[in-house]
Amino acid sequence: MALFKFIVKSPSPFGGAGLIIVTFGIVLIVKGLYYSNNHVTRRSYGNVQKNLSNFILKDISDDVQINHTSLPINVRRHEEHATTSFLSVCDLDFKTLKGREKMALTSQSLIALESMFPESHAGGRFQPNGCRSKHRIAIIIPFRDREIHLKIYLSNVIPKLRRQKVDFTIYVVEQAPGSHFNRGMMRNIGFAEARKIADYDCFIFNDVDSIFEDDRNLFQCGTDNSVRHLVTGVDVFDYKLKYSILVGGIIAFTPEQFRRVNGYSNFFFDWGAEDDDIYYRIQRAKMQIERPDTNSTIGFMSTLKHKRDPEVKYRFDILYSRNNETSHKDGINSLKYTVKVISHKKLFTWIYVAVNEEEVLQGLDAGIRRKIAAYRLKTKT
Ligand code: UD2
Ligand code: MN
Repeated sequence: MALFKFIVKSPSPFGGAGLIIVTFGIVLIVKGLYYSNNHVTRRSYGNVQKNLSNFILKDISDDVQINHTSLPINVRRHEEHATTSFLSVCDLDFKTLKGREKMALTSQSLIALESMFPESHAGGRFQPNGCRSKHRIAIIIPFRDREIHLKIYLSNVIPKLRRQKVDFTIYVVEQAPGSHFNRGMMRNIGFAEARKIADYDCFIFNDVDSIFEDDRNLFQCGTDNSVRHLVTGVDVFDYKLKYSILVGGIIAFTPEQFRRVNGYSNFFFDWGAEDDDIYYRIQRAKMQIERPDTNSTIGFMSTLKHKRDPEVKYRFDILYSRNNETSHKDGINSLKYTVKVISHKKLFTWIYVAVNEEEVLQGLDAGIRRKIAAYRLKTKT
């Protein structure tokens, strides 16, 4: 109001020029607001939007009915085969792929994204058109409070995977409040829950902020002894890997490989080391890491910016306290959690879970547990 009066009362001879400057200013403000709502720059968002579960429940269409979840998996596989066996196996024509693309930072509402991908089936399953994919893939995304990242992820990744003609289903595993974030547990829970829903040949763990750039980087698992890490370079590390044993971002395991390493450790609450830990698990299980060709840019990955969580205090104590080898009793075989919601949305299956941090940490060496407890008490975190 005050601004308006100023414009009206502005005395000449500066009135004309003042009006132009103010109008220009208003245009800039309006443009800025438009961009902050619709376009996201790499630096403009941090750990935004609390209560993400509310957002998922609001900004999205209702559940899609899945009518056969009570059937045992082998019966479902058989039924599935009966409905698709007349189709020939997909033959990927590399000419239809686009190669390396820049990540688009446009953030759309989930409802808008749903209408962009009408071909999705219940729970975020996508099947290739007119052919049968040899593999069925579950993509597991550990998740909490990264709403914008999820939207950017879906809009960038789905079209690339459609071009790869893979049969994939996206699982978003969200950790409910009440415990520190645990990336490893969310991935383990995604594995355990997705297996109850369908018989997948390959599990790809993909962080919500990690977007593969090149559609020639095929979403598939390695063979028997090779766990496939789909990343050879990360934008923020000058398109290199920060260190050679890095297996973060996007990694693919067959169910058998994941079982052999007993999944991720459940002990890492907050940021860091759960990925280094699984590297050592892979090594101990005498498996290798395979990656896309390091002489090309095919394995390059873009990341989204965010504030980093507090580091897991004493993570190296946990990581290196393995003289008496604990991974065989810490992982998918010791996983405890409570499912609050499983909901088959159009673009993904949403699994909302609670974990009891104190109970999980009971499995840790008593000395480290005491150190962590003292640290939490001191820092009130
Ligand atoms: C690195 C690794 C990542 C992971 C982490 C160590 C790469 C490229 N990435 O990423 O794989 O091992 O270090 O823990 O090496 N998340 C949420 N909400 C949160 C926190 C995390 O949804 O509040 C999820 C989300 O999917 C995120 C992922 O966990 O992308 C990894 O966490 P991060 O992005 O905080 O870790 P970052 O970028 O350091
Ligand atoms: Mn990240």
